Amino acid sequence: MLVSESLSSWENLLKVAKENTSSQWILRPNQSPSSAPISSHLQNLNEDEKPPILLYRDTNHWCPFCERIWFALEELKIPFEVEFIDLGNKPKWYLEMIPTGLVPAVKIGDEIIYESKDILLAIEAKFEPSLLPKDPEEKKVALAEIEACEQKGLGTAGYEFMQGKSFSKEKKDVSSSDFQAVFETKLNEIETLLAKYPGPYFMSDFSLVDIMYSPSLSRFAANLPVFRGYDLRGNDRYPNLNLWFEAIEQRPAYGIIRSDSITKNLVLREVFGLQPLKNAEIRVSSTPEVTESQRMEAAAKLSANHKAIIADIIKNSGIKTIKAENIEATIDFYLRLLAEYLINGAIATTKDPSQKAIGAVALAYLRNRVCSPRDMTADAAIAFRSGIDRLIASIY
Ligand SMILES: N[C@@H](CCC(=O)N[C@@H](CS)C(=O)NCC(=O)O)C(=O)O
Repeated sequence: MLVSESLSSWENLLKVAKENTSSQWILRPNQSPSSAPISSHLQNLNEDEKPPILLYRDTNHWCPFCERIWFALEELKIPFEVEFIDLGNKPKWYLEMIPTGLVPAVKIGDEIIYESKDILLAIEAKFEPSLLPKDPEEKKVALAEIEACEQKGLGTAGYEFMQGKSFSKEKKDVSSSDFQAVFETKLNEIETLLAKYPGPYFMSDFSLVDIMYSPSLSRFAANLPVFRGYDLRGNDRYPNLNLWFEAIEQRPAYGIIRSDSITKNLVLREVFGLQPLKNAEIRVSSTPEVTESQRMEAAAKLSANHKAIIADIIKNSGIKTIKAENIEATIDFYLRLLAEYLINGAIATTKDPSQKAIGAVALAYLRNRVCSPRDMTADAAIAFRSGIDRLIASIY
């Protein structure tokens, strides 16, 4: 017997959690993704006003180039709408509209702009405040760095090192230590660049140069320790880079757009087909400190979207192979336990073996299924996984 009666209803769970989070999202029933974060600044618009920018981006929120645009829009507090493009099945109209067929793209007025660098520069030209240095000489350097960022090859060097092989057929006989050496040369260039101006950023103040570099550097910081045993964070070779990471992480806009390291590692495993090194599973190495607002956001997202989450677990986790009745009700029970735990720390379970099996499968699936920032912010995803770990540990 499930003791669901003793648990709060989804409506109550949502009400309590929502009162305690400022995170903003929409539900998208029967669509993918089933929920999505929205611009933090839509409430700045009058009721009849349309957001000045429409952003076309990937459904999964994995795209590092789209991340650049979102970062800039949140920094500048510009309200925007989003149209999701399924990269596995791009709509014909999108391919006709964007010559490269790639995301991101934006619509500003009647103008369509694509290529993340060009989009950032267009936003810079059309909106206030500026994300470029005021000093004319420094501005020139910043613009040159933005132009050169992609050609410098940091991204290619990092991913070649990560996978131990080249993207180009000509570089067949390169050893893994050579890939490391090339990558380290690129990181040394970053160190020199960061040392050029006072303060932790690439320029004297936070700028578009930081936005250009942040998606790749943050991915390498999360992925290289797990897939290559190579640390960027805490590595004495890169003191300026470490100060830069700390400064970026202090920025509220970054907290909204960033992904957590477990999501980054799960995405890399999926996209590159790599496996973590033997001594480096995809998990947090210690119990993370979780704040009330992180737990409340996680509980609110779970409560608001529980129907789609349960349907997804039933469809994709393999749970239907368990011979039991009331699978859906049992999943619902365990998810409400999770929401209760996130809200008030209460732990409960059932004694029925098949219900325990369903709970364990549902929670284990959900732990790796949650994807930040698509489903919730990185901070909330950390709280969500930590709650799931605590609940799984209580089942047996
Ligand atoms: N240089 C482009 C790169 C954009 C890009 O590679 N986007 C990827 C997603 S991360 C894409 O649209 N992939 C779909 C495809 O290759 O068909 C930019 O900076 O915007």
